[in-house]
Amino acid sequence: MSTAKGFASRAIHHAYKPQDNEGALTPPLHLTSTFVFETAEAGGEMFAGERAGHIYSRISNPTLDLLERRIAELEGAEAGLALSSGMGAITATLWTLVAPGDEIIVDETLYGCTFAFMRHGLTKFGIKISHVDMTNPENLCAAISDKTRVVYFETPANPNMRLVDIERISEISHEAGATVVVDNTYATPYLTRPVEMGADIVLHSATKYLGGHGDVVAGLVVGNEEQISEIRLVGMKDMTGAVMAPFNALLIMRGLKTLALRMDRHCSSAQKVAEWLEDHPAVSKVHFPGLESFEQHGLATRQMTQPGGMIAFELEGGLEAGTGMMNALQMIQRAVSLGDAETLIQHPASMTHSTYTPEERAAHGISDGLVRLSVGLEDLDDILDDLKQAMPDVVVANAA
Ligand code: 7XF
Repeated sequence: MSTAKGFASRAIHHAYKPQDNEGALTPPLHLTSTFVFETAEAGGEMFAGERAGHIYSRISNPTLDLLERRIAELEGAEAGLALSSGMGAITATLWTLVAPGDEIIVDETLYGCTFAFMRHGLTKFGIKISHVDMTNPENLCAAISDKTRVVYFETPANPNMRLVDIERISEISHEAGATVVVDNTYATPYLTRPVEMGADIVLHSATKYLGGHGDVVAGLVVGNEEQISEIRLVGMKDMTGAVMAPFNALLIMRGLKTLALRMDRHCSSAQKVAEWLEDHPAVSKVHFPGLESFEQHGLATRQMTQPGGMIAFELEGGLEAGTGMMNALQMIQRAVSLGDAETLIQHPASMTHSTYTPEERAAHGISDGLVRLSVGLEDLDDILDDLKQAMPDVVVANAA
């Protein structure tokens, strides 16, 4: 085992020894669907859970196994599980945890497909979904009951950057016997480690910062050994089949090697972009945890080591001004997803959160004028210059 202890060193070395793998610096790709049993009896014992080993790649695979160990290590959890997408991670986890008659309490704001899965998917199977404004943990105290099986939230939340106090929400949830599930996609374990703050299960769209290069769709879950084994054997193996392809595991491990470096740059550039936006006359509101004007700046400072690379903002001219600005951009790309090297911009109401009805968006704090920016790794001046030339008043000045 490597003696390296820091986050970046563990992201690069954890659980892999080249000398056990022909000296290969990069872990091997186990491109196999199935595994050979030494004897018929050995196969039967593996199926019975009496003998360790790989059986079939919808259950486990050595390449995925390494990624699972690494993400568990970085999140400070006992075990990890790799799945085909963030939605695969979310659905496999919740199908495992809940049964008809149970309740899931969720924060007001969730990523669009997570919201759709809960509100329009799980409710069809007799599971109750209750929304609570978790920015004030006391609201959870009032709502939680012995029917509450899971308490679920994102922090920061997609797309409006609400933060949830992981430690306090975990205390309240555990007193009521509920399992706390946190979507840590926006923060990554480099900025926030929810398990260390009391959360039970942490999941990711690894498509985003963990992969980091916009070339793979993937999901990860971490928790204790027992929970992860159950999600593997029930939610992943039997209920969704949402297993990660081995090649994708290599891409995520490649991304993890530079996660610390990339996050430092995403965060420092986003801080400067957010400050610039806040001072711009065409901008009416900026939601960014690193701004002193951010309502939950204190919680951000306590819970996150840095403010992240995501910004949400609104223009004085609302949706029309936002669309015009997006169309005027030249280097910044109009695309959903986030956490890539490229700076990406999108409009939640018509894109990532179009799974909400207009009434639901209004009730859940997603305004029609909100624009979401994922600050990338380009030179900061180029990001600022592109935004500057695209802002409404600047476009008018240029045209004159
Ligand atoms: O299944 P995916 O890997 O796309 O992950 C789903 C997912 C889960 N949690 C959060 C906080 C997410 O942001 C996502 C995916 N969000 C993308 C976005 O907001 O741009 C999806 C593009 S529609």
